[in-house]
Amino acid sequence: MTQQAGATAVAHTNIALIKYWGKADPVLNLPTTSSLSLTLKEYYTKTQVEEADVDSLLINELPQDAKRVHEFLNILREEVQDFPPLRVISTNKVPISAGLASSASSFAALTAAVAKFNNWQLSLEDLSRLARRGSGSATRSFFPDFAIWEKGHDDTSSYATHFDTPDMPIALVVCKISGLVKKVSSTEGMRRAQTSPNYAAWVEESARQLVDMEDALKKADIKRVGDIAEANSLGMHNLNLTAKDQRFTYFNAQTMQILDEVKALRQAGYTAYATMDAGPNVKIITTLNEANAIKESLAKRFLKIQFDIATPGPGISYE
Ligand code: 2P0
Repeated sequence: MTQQAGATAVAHTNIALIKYWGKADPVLNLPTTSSLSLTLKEYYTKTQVEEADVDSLLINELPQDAKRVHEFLNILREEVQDFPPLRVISTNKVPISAGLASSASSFAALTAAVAKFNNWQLSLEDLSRLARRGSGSATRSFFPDFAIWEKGHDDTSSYATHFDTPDMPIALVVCKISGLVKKVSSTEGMRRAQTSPNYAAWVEESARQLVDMEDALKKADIKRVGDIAEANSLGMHNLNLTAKDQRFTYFNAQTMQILDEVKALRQAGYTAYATMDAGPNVKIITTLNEANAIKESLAKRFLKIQFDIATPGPGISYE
């Protein structure tokens, strides 16, 4: 198959409303639960690949350690078809490693760019399955709006698909408490969380929450979507706090203050529900109509925190 001189793909990041937080198989990145996400328009990764002498990685014009990328490219070489060494040039419009899941958009964009470079004719589901080997959350970054990553039971059955819903005015207020590199990687955080005595109960609860979430989304009931997402996220963070092996938390004092504000906003009648990932940042689930008022109200109280509004985003695209 002839290769292109270079290929570029753009993937948007996603925020899980039902979280992936544990691996049934750490080598294949098979998760213990299915997860459901919202793709975001404002945060994305654009990745170009071109032939080189060795696999290398440049992010936002800075050379990076290419070990994880090189290992992932070798998986693609083995699983699909061999191809020459690549220079991977990425522009990341996601704060790296601060719980805004840059690995999701990065590995989705890389998988799509390599497929285009090699002229591989693959479905979005095939791309999703391959991207899973780079990073679990990347499975969900090929699809517009909502995606479900079915946990599956082996390498071929674990990938994401688009989840169709009526249009709804959902939005997120992203509270950027910290852009610093996180202290516990997602992979290590999951390993620890799986030592919590509450883990099996969370896996069961998560399956029930996914069914509820699908129903709430089909009805475009944003308050119920937020309520289920908040409960699911707090359940995930409870696992970190109760891990038998090296318990920890991603929360800091400001995370707790924002969580109190979210409750107060709710009591004041706003649609406002919190979801947190592998970092201290809080994402507030709300409506397009209310997002600006919530942002302004928080910006007045928290002068050092940056607030963004994020909205549903597109699936993978090529340039
Ligand atoms: C998620 N997170 O569902 C969860 C919620 C963070 C918290 O997926 O080990 O970078 O590379 O598969 O995908 C972040 O973890 O982890 C993540 P690996 P990934 O979005």
